[in-house]
Amino acid sequence: GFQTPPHIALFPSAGMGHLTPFLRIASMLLSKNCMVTLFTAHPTVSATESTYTSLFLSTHPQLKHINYQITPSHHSNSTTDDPFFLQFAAISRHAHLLRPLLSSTSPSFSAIFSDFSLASSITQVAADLAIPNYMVSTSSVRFFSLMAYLPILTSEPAKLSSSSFEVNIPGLTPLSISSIPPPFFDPNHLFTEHIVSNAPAFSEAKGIIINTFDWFEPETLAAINSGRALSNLPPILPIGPLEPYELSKDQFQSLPWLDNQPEESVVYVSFGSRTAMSKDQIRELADGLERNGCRFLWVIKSSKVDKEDNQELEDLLGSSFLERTQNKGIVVKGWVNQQEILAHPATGGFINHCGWNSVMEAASRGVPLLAWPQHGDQRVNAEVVENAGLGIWARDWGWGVERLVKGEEIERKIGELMKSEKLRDRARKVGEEARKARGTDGSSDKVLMGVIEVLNL
Ligand code: BUP
Repeated sequence: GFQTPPHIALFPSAGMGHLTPFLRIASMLLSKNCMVTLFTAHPTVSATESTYTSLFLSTHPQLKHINYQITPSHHSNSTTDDPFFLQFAAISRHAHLLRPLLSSTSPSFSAIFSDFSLASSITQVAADLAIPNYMVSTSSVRFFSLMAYLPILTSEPAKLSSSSFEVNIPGLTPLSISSIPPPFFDPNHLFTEHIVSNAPAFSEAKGIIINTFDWFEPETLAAINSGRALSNLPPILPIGPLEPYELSKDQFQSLPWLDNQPEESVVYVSFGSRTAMSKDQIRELADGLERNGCRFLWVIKSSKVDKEDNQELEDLLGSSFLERTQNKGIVVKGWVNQQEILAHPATGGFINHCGWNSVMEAASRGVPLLAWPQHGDQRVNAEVVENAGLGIWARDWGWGVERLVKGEEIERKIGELMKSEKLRDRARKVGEEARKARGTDGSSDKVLMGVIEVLNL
């Protein structure tokens, strides 16, 4: 018989790493005939966030959009000046604005999908309005489990000390202490405080939607979903790799250079939307690429927030590097269409920080990774990448700022990345499994259809 489709409210948090999965989820839900309303906080931290939202709206006219105004926190907290962390807190502080917006929208909402970093504030609003709330975690299941357990770790300092060897979450394989994000050792750090205060609300959600797939993180998923680990959590719902939606070509710098390169010959180098490397490290990386002699496409960022990135390439690299390597590679500044670069037949390897969206994009395309985590969840993610066989990880390179990684070391690792047939075959296998998971009747497709079905009841 006739049914009105479910109406889902989407609440992303700050930064492209958080917005991207929500836009992809929106597109997937629309294609499965759901009604979707996207809530965005204005102003955004980066210019790219607003550009992507407008572009998405123009290509998805069925989407409803509510843009609500917030007062950003301009002043740095004593423990961090990271504008994205400050924005997480600012969005949470404005949760009271959402109640009237949610209750007055028609048709009424069947569910909320909200970013985990807004968990406690949205959970309260959702409960008051009796709307089921699903949480979306934008990282690996492995890192999600660490966040969920963080309140216990910080309340018993013996369990989380930088002098111990590993961190144990009962029922899961231990995490190496060197993978724990440094702010977690400081309970007063804004990032730590924010996660500790949101984690208790994780268990109030109807489910935790994660951009991953069964085959990629089988043990962690099975341990949590069987109740052997973190038994207070609702089901984890792996629906990834999220399907990238079509991005209009003329919005990006076009890269005809790539079209003229041999198959699987190019190393794509990018550290995501919010990692700026030091000038010294940029020079060493240039040295590593040049020594190795590989073809490369390198996207450089020299500032955390795109609006402030105005250093010239010549200043960063020296003009002679650009001249010497002009037949080998290209260096670009500004935003590129990463999903298209990873899908390009010429791309043969990816040097990346292991931001989770990038990892899932590489997995979908079967592109092997050289993991070079910089901060946050990225070392835990690198562990997952290594275990799944999607890439190699130079563990001893430390966190981004920990030490200067020399050109010779980089040269060697690029060799491992690009020359190993075994790695390439394994990455290809990951790509096949990823496509299977989200294809019709694949594990991730079934999970998403299951969620929609429940909302239809
Ligand atoms: Br940079 C860049 N083009 O030039 P991650 C990124 N992206 O399409 P992050 C581009 O942004 P967090 C560019 O494909 C991915 O979907 C990329 O998310 C896209 O890392 C997204 O990989 C970046 O998760 O976020 O930006 O560091 O710190 O939250 O993980």
